[in-house]
Amino acid sequence: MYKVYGKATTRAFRVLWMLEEIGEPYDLIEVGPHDPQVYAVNPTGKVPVLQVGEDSISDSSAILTYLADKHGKLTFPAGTIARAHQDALTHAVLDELDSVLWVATRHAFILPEEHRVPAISSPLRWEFERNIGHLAKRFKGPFVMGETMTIADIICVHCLNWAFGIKFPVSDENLLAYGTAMRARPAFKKIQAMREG
Ligand SMILES: N[C@@H](CCC(=O)N[C@@H](CS)C(=O)NCC(=O)O)C(=O)O
Repeated sequence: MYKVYGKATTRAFRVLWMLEEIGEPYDLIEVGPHDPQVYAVNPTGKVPVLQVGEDSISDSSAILTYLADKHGKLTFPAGTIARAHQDALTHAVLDELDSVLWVATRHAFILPEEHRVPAISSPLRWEFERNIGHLAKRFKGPFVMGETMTIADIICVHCLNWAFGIKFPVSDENLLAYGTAMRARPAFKKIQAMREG
């Protein structure tokens, strides 16, 4: 059985949501970053980590890609043009949303106080809003790539939620409606309940 290291309050949410969507059983080792149990499977101490037998995979997007390919769910087949678009969109969301949110979050409350630069919040908000505009242009509906839900949706919706959490602006009507619909999915709700519980 898969073992997931991390908490639903972290990017482990993406992995847990994916596993629920595809109906694969897992054990959750509910530990935060830098726990000794995490270092035992990932030298950086970061979460999430997926343990598969004797092997461990780090980085949420790599884990989602592995699960999607292995189980043939939430992905277009490797080597297709649709898959290239899916990968491009996934990387764009990581570059343009995740990275901006991550820098903002680190400077708000993760870095040691002496290394935080509060003034960085304003340019990052501006950049995030611009990048949401890029995503809105690529969004097809009802899922980000059109009729098929893919792992790009999991990363995308996680980033939209993260943005609400740190009060970064998302005003595009289509993306707001999309976020609402995705949050109503039973698999999402199960992990959200875990996150809040
Ligand atoms: N690119 C990685 C980022 C992993 C990451 O930074 N995770 C955070 C929790 S969401 C963490 O472990 N932070 C501790 C640290 O940065 O040292 C992914 O998508 O999984």
